[in-house]
Formats: sequence, structure tokens, C-alpha cells
Amino acid sequence: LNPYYSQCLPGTATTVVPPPPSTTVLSLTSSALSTGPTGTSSMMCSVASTISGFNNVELLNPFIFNDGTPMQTKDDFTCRQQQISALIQGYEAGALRSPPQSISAPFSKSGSTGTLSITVTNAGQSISFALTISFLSGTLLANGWPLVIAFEGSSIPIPADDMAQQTDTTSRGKGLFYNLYNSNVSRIIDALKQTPSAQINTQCLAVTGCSHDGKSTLMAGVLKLCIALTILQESGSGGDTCWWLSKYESDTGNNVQTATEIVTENIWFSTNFANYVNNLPVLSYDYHMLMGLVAPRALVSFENTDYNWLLPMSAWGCVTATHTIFSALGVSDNYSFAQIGGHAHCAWLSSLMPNLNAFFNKFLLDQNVNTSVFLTNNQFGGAQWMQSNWINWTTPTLT
Ligand code: MCU
Repeated sequence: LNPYYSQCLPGTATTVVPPPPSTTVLSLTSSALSTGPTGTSSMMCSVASTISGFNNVELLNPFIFNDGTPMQTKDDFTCRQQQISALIQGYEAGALRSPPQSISAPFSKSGSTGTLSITVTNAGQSISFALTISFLSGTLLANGWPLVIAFEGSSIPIPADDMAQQTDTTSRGKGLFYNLYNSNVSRIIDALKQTPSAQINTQCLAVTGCSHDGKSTLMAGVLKLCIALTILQESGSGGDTCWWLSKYESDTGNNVQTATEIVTENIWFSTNFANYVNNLPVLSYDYHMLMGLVAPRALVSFENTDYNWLLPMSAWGCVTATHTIFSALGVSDNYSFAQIGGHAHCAWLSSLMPNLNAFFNKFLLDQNVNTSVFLTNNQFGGAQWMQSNWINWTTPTLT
């Protein structure tokens, strides 16, 4: 079994989760060294939050370091992931905050419904929110229940809407999150870890959301390395699409959401990103690399070609590039993508259920099932995907 999904096996829960990036990486302002991940390499990994000198016309090769050196090993790629994470935070996401001073999380259960009442305290301020957990029937697994944390969904718990407002451009800085500067998903996981009575296996977590919540889901999956399975639904711009493929798709006449537009609609990015949206070639990363930060953990994304706003060509091109990263790591089936129209935005297609269930079964329940679906219905409006125009690298086999 692949070590990154045998983490749900009884008795192996604490041995296989990749360690988080060094906190040094996450608080950079210019450039610095961070130590390599414990247990994988003792090398020093040089990271920077911004790099000058780029003028891209194609998608960036994810298999070379910031300084252009090609990578050869999986340990090299772990360092590369730290570099990419620092760049994403430096240019557009903002720096990940350090954990709060304390969390209390009393848990109660009535029938199949559990309630985790979370209070987070930091620097004299507290916020409180509750998580409703729907338990399935069946036999409790040896290490506890796997859990899907849903940003949005009809049958799974949703964190409180007032956590971080996202109504429009006036929403910046509003909501409980900003009282403490910390992420709700991180605190939910912290709370679950210190609450054994909830019987949740915190090595077996999935996260999901649709549309703007799909964008949030991707960032949670990228930044929280203990999340085993990241499920994106119709995340579009700022999700499973690439900034400069989106610009190209817009130039072909499709009515798509470019970087230039998205920073005027809402507060999903740091104010710094507005400085780059009209000059994308200077960026030293794009979203194929961001999605590659999930690897080798499991990622599944669903898109909908009925809406140009969701950038069907940019999504297909971007995920095709991301797939080379999973392939280089020897886990190409840990990433699945399905792009099909014929349904409303965020409406679930029952025909995709076997694909989704395969991911639950493999990555949360450790069953040996096929997760190799990677498809599009190729309806890209006026745009066309010409792979040789965008991907100029040969996928290495990282050892
Ligand atoms: C695809 O997600 C967004 C999109 O980026 C926005 O432009 C639009 O306003 O809302 C979408 C969404 O979240 O729909 C529910």
C-alpha cells in the first residue's frame, strides 16, 4: 500500500503523515533557509516569498527549484513544495498564522449527532463556534471514524458563516477569524485531536466545498498536511485553474473569471495580489504548482463545462499539468479529475458517485480500489487546449 493512504490502517496512524513545513517558511518576508522535513532529508531548503526575473509564456516547470536546478528525488520535491508554499503566501494568500494559545472543545453526542463546542483563545481574545458531526451507523474502526469537513454541503457539517465574511470587497477583515487570525479548519482539527471522546481519527480527514468554498477547500488541503483527502467541486478561478491559462482563455473570447476580475469581486486574496493581476508572467508559480502541494496526498476535483465562468479550458490545462506532479511521485491515481456539463453549478451528478466513493474507500477506509478517473467532455467554448504550447517539461521519475 502507498504509505500516504495506509495512514488509516489500524496501528499505523502515527507513522506516515508527512510533517508540516517549517514555520520558518511560513513567516518569510524576503528569503531564508528552512530545515528539510524531519525524517526525509537533512538538507537545507532555501525558500523565498518573492522572486524577480520571471517573464513566462508557458506554464512553469514544477520540477525545477527557484534557482533553476532540476530536482531528482522525492525529498527534492518536498523542498520544492516548501518553496512553492512560500511563494503562494508571499504573492497572494498572505502568511499562515501561528497557532493560538489555547483551545477548549467539550464534546456531546445525542443519537448519531455530535456537537463539538470550540473556544479558541489568543492574546486575551476568544472566539467560539460549534461543529455538528453526523455519525454514520456501522462498526467503529480501530483508530476511530474518518471525518469529512465540509465548507458547504447538504448533508455534512458547515462551519459558521460568520467565521470570515466573503460577501464582496467590503468583507475584508470581517468575521471571527480576524479576531484571532487563524483558520477555522486548523482549529477544528486541533479541537478534534484533543477530544478523544469524539472518536474521530484525525489521521483520516477529508475536506470539501463547492465554488468559492472550493477555493477555500484547496487552501485547506494545501496548508494542512494532516488532511488525507481534498475534494474540490467547481472551484473555478482561484481553484483548479491556472492564472495565465485563464488570461489566455479570456483572450480567446470566453467570458471567464480572470485574476484581474476576481480581485475586484471579493476578498479571497491578499491586497498584494492586485499588484500582479495585470502582469501575470512575472509570477514564479501558478495553480498547477499550488495543487501539487497536496501531493502525494489524495486530491479529487470536479468541474462543470456548462459555465464559461468556471474556465473549462484553463481547468483542464491546469489539472493536466498538476497530474504530471502526481505521476512524477509515482501516485498518479491519487489525483482524479472529472469535468462534465449538464447540471447546475454545484449540483451533484449522481453518475460521479462511484468516482467519489472510490476516493472515500481508498483514502479514508484504506480499500484497494481503482481511482484512476481523469476526464473531460472537451467543451471549452471558443478556446482550445494545445498542450505543447503550455507544457514544455518532461515528467521525471522522482526517486
Ligand atoms: C466559482 O466560484 C465563485 C466565482 O469565483 C464567483 O465569481 C461567483 O461570484 O461565485 C462563485 C460561487 O461561489 O458561486 C456559488
